[in-house]
Amino acid sequence: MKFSVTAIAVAVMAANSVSGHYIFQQFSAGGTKYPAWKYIRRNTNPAWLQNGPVTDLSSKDLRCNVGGGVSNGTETVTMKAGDEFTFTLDAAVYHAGPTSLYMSKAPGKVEDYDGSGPWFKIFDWGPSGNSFPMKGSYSGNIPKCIPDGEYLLRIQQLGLHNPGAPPQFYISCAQVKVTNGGNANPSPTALIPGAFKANDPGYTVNIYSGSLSNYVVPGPAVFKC
Ligand SMILES: [Cu+2]
Repeated sequence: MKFSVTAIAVAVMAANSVSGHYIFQQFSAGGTKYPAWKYIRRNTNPAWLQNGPVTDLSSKDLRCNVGGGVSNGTETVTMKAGDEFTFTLDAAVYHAGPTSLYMSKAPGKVEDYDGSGPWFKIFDWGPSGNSFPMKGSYSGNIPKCIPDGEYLLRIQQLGLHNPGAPPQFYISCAQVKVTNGGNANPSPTALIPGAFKANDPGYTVNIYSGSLSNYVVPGPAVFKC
């Protein structure tokens, strides 16, 4: 009897390691929810690691996840500046931490863009009280004033649930062509890697100790039109 209970516990742990974590895999635009990976770059991890995090602050994988420097068949969705979009996960976020939206303009076609240029942040979901919003989908709007062109649209959820261990970045990038935009020059910008520092208080924080009322989400300040 004791043996079979142990066997079940081992089986449950094995199942968890396969289905653990979460990933932003489905993009919605203009009220339409598109199939997973149609407009979002799929990482090149093996299936069992598909929804795992990136933890190396100096890695280019921080831009658009592992292997996300190339389009690899991802399509580009056309949206008007100001339109709403949604990133939906395979499973709701369950590691506490902030979520942010970033954009970076491709010099030409976004399908050819590796994300090595400047990024600006368009939204933060920080803590309210002492808890972070942990949802199954996150929605935002393309800023009305940004120039027409093709962009990587990046979502990042930072798992701060394990103080003392490296925080975990859950990242995906959509490919978006923006029309009906303006002529703003979005700032401040930052490069990735580089935007997130090992000594950033928003990165090193112990979220279980003390108040989060002064918490600042890592990365550049949010750009507003
Ligand atoms: Cu996890």
